[in-house]
Amino acid sequence: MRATLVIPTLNEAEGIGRTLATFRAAAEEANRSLFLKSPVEWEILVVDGASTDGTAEIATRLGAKVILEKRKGYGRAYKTGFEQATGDYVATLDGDGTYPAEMVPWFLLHLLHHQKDFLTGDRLTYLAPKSMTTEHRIGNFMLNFLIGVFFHSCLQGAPARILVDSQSGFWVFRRTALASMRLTSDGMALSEEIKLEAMIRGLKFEEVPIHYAERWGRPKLSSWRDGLHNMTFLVRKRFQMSQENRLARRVPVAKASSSPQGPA
Ligand SMILES: Nc1nc2c(ncn2[C@@H]2O[C@H](COP(=O)(O)OP(=O)(O)OP(=O)(O)O)[C@@H](O)[C@H]2O)c(=O)[nH]1
Ligand SMILES: [Mg+2]
Repeated sequence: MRATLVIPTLNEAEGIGRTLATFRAAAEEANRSLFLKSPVEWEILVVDGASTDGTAEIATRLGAKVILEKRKGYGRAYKTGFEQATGDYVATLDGDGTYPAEMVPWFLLHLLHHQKDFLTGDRLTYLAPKSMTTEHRIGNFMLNFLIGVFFHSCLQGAPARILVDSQSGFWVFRRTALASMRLTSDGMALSEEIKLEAMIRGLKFEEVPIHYAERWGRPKLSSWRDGLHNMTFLVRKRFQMSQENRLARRVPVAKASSSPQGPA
């Protein structure tokens, strides 16, 4: 079995080494236990935005394939990574030591065992007080709430609060899932977009609680700027969805001919 881990990085020299080492140890251990019958061959792609602090060199030294992506943005980096991923399954996390890299193999096992298409880590259910700033928490709360309001009608049968953590960047999914998605964001909004797309396109989706640690190195996200950008993105995405639905409804569907005898 082949899988790809994609990590976007922008000046993450403090965290990338630790992240890769933790992941590698967990993947090797999982191949000796959980995946003994069919070990997972991991491809590691670090999509680097021209870091100037040696991130790419550290990642290369630790066996990752580094892809230089000079175009700005978290979403852009992921889309470039997904285009180059060759595994049947794709996993993602940040290069800053916040996400539990050791849980990636376990997430993959959960995806396979429960026949899901897309799993995302939920950081908020068991969030430790120091792991996230107050601004980030408020931003997350507002975005989750707005997604519930805007997209409730697109997701028939969904509960009022459709996502616990719309901003998590810890995902494991089947690479085939990408074929049905329309990923448009180049920025941080890709995080909510990929989850919305997974749900709207009818993929088997689940949020699974994870632990989340304080980040190593300086944040690249600005709570207010990126939060506002994410909100305007949601409005645009909702508008696009309405247009898509209108166009789909315009395709004429032939009426079934009513035959009194029924089918021959
Ligand atoms: N290639 C690339 N990577 C980026 C870019 N912006 C952010 N990243 C990386 O994407 C990941 C997520 O960015 P973070 O700054 O950690 O954002 P966040 O996780 O929402 O915020 P924190 O809670 O502060 O960690 C990190 O590994 C960043 O280094 C970019 O423009 N290009
Ligand atoms: Mg981060």
